Amino acid sequence: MKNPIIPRRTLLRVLAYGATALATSCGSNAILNPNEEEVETDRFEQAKSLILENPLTPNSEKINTATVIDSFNPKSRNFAAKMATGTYWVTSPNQTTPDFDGDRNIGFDDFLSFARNYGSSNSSYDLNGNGLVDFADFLTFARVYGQNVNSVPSIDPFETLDLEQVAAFTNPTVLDLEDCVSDPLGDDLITSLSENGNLVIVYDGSHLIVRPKGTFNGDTSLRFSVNKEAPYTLEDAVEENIPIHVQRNKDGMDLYGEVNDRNRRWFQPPSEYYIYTGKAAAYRDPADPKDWKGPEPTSEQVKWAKDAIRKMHDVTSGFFPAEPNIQTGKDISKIWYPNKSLRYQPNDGMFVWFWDNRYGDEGGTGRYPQAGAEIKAVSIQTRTDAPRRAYDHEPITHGIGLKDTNHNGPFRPDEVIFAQPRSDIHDTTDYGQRPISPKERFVGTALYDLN
Ligand SMILES: [Ca+2]
Ligand SMILES: [Ca+2]
Repeated sequence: MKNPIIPRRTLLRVLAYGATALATSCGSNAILNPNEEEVETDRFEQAKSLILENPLTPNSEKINTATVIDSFNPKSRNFAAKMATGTYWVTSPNQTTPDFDGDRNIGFDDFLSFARNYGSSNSSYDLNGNGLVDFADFLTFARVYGQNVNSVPSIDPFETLDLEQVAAFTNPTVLDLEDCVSDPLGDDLITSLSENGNLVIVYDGSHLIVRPKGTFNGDTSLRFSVNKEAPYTLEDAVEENIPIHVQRNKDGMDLYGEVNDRNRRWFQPPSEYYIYTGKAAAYRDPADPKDWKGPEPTSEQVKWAKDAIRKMHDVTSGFFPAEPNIQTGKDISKIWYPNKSLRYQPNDGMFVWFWDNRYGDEGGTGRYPQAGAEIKAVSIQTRTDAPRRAYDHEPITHGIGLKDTNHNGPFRPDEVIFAQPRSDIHDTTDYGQRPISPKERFVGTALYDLN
């Protein structure tokens, strides 16, 4: 015996569902807007006839079908059905949905256009894809009538993000997260990342830039979540883990251990940078700068000093300002503090520079206060005959809180800006002529990540 195309209970369930929905929705999910309720009876009756009179609608189903269609009419007693709550979930961008007009609700206008296409082979209305807009499609439509339409975005699983501990400070991995997310309906998405104390995360809403924080190495992960912008916000965001592995760099860690001077660093960058361009202190000159007799620094030397201060930004990945407000001049009061036990100790927040030819070496750094880890002021002195590398070495090594390393180990000279600037021991390169190396940035930045 041939089964009816659709069992009767299907239709009954449609009606029952509508009634239940009315009881629970409390009108909070108004589906049709008031304009839609001003239904043209003609259009409705015409659409109803198109369904009922089509031979695709089995005779045995016509009474129930008429009842169901009547429930679509906002003016009908069975208007309950239009209040059907719930969501019609779209799972694929190519899916044929019963929301034919794309207004995100399966409503009365959708019914009218469905009826007009009933019996045709219009694939936009063929919900089960059998080549015909048939009674099975009508039943599908009726079952979801009144529902809102939404979709759940999906996130591709992430492969482990491998970061080399030192290289990541200079060449961070950039992940295009938008490429990993898709949404069948193409809605606007909100993506967000969890915090992770082991990582420094820069995220602009699309691109993720990540590097290890400080000297962290090993395995960790980032929680990545996606939700939709209103009004299609999902109850639960879609989440994925981004596994991250940081490969330890032994050379970098050794260097960090050697030059990290008891975590001594600035807790806030200097608020004032001053380069004293008066006369340099000459051999046997007294302490008071007004009595100094040495040559004034050349404009080129002043420029070297400014360049070196600016490089502090690079070696700490931004802790020091990229455009420091550097003042130059001959204001003795900026470097001379006769009432302090250390006569050249600047006030808190100051970074001062002057030329002092009483030095036996090429230059020197005073960091204040000496007690505790926090540097509050720094003074740099260079000789007027010091090579350019001394200009870089003093602020970039000592000025940011690191110390010299005396190792003769595996580091190439051009990787060791922190080495003593003496050609007979280590570095013969001109710091000013090359960029900060990855290890230098790793060491300087890792120190400032401690904040
Ligand atoms: Ca619609
Ligand atoms: Ca069909």
